[in-house]
Amino acid sequence: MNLLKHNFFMGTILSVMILIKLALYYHFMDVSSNYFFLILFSSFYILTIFFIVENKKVAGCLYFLISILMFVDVIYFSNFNRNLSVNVLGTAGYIDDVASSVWAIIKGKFFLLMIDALVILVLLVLSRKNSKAIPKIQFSMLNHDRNKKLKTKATVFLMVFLLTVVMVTTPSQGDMLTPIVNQEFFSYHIKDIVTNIQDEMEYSDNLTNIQGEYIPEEKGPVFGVGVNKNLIVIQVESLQNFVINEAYEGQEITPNLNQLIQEGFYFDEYYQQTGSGNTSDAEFVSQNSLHASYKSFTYELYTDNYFYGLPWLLRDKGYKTLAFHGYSKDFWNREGAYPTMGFEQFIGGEDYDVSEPIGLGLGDSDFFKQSVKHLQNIEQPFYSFFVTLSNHHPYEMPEAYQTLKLKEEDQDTLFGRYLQAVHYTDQSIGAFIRLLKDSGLYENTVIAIYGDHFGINCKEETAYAPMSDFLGFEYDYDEMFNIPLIIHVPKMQTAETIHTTGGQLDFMPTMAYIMGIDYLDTLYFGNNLFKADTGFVTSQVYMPKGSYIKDHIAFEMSKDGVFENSRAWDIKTREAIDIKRCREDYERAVNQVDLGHFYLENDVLRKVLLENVSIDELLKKELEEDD
Ligand code: GP9
Ligand code: MN
Repeated sequence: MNLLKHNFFMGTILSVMILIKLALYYHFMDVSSNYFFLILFSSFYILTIFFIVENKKVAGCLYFLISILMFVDVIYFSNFNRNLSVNVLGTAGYIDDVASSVWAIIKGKFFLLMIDALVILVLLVLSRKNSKAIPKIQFSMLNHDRNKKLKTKATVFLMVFLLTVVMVTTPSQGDMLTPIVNQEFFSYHIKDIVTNIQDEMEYSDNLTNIQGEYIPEEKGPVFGVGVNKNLIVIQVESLQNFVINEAYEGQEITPNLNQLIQEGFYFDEYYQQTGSGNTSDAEFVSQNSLHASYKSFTYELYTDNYFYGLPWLLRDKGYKTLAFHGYSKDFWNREGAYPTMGFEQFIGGEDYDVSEPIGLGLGDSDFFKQSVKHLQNIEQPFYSFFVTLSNHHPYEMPEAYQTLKLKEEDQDTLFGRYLQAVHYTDQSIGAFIRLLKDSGLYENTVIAIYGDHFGINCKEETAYAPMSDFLGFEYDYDEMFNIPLIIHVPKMQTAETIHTTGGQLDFMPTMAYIMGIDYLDTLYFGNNLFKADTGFVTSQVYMPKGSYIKDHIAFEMSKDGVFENSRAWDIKTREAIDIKRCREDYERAVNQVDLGHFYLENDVLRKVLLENVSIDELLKKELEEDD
């Protein structure tokens, strides 16, 4: 009887701990609906494990593994604002390289998710050592009849199995059960694994073809101003727009970029459009005007596809095309992807002298200094694509390079470190421009500069307040995604700021216009921002698929997959907007991103551009297969 009481007591304590753990998990995962349902579903799954698995040590170990997955889930979510997927396992190999970034995003509170699992493990170990003193953890109901017990177990198992089948077959958008499937720990992960094994994409039902708009005008004032000139594109690591033309405590943060803006074009409502491959996606999207993959990084998944973006377009006009980056050539599989994208030569980490590393590796200043020597020896015209490195999370710079004077409260904070690092990168770009001038290249070279993606996550609690303070409004996704695009054309003193909304997808057509390409003989999604009156920027990571920024409106699709739970706001007034106004553009965004995936998955550019198959035919086939 005593033992019974003890078992009941232990069972109750552990059940409460499990409930608390689930409540914490869903709190950390920032669930937007069905909080109690989710806890209920998950506890049902967990209790089933303890009930069905005879050997309690095995059940305890399973629970421990589940807890580890929950722990990893919340870390991943806190940074990416989406659920962890087996798809991203491909990027796991890079964790070592960015270990300092990973450590910087782990919060102490996440360890709370491990407490009950540890308690259970300790109890199990103790119960093995002293089976009389510590009773077995007994979750199962008292049952003297073994057959009856087996029958009950089989019934419970069948119930859970059927429930799981229902969950796995529920679509991620537009169904009653959608919010559960998208958010409930077990349903989500099981569905994720199953769809991965089946290797199936979920496209929207009305997948329709759309193309970007390119209006080259022979007589347009900007069309072809860069014709036959060299082109240097600098993709700057983590460069956000909020530092441009701004001062911190009276100190100009990016004086060199600001100077360039004084003499060039500045797109101040330009946004990142990456997928799962961060920096590499910023490159891919910008060069090709195609969507990157949500699944994993495009450079790895689609290296064998056919692409015909900016490097190819210029190469076919007689340009020599090169890419420069001061980190290992195999990172993000650049060495595999660059030739496909049209770069003839890649000068990567192994080609530089990294005697004074900063953060991940070669400092930007050395990177540019050493690269200029290559530029001087290349036949012209050339297209040189530079990807910087130093301004990388968590922005740890050697003291000597921290030249901004920070207020005490900003010292050694993410916000303060970011300002120092971005200031250093700006100085490196300034020095690069001086070197270009000294070598005589500047006067014959168009220079375009943009940020690859955000540097400070608006979900990062420690940086949210100083960022909001600095901005004068609450730091949100629109500002986080806002990166500058600066284009400098030699001998053109324009100082023109263009406010048309645009994103990395628009880079290729916009640059093609400057470089005087009459016709874009390729498939692409972006628009020429010199000619567009209105812009449309889709998102698929951080803000989920269906989210977009259009002119002054930002729309964030709800993570649970239910349109009605979404939110929208006016970027200028910061006021909330009725989401009913956003339905049509939401559907447009879903279609566009899905179509982007369809292009990648089906190597559409090869089929259409090389094999003369029509896209409509390909889409028709896909829709028929879906039916
Ligand atoms: C590494 C660098 C960093 O080569 O481009 O990539 P990120 O971590 O920003 O995606
Ligand atoms: Mn990056």
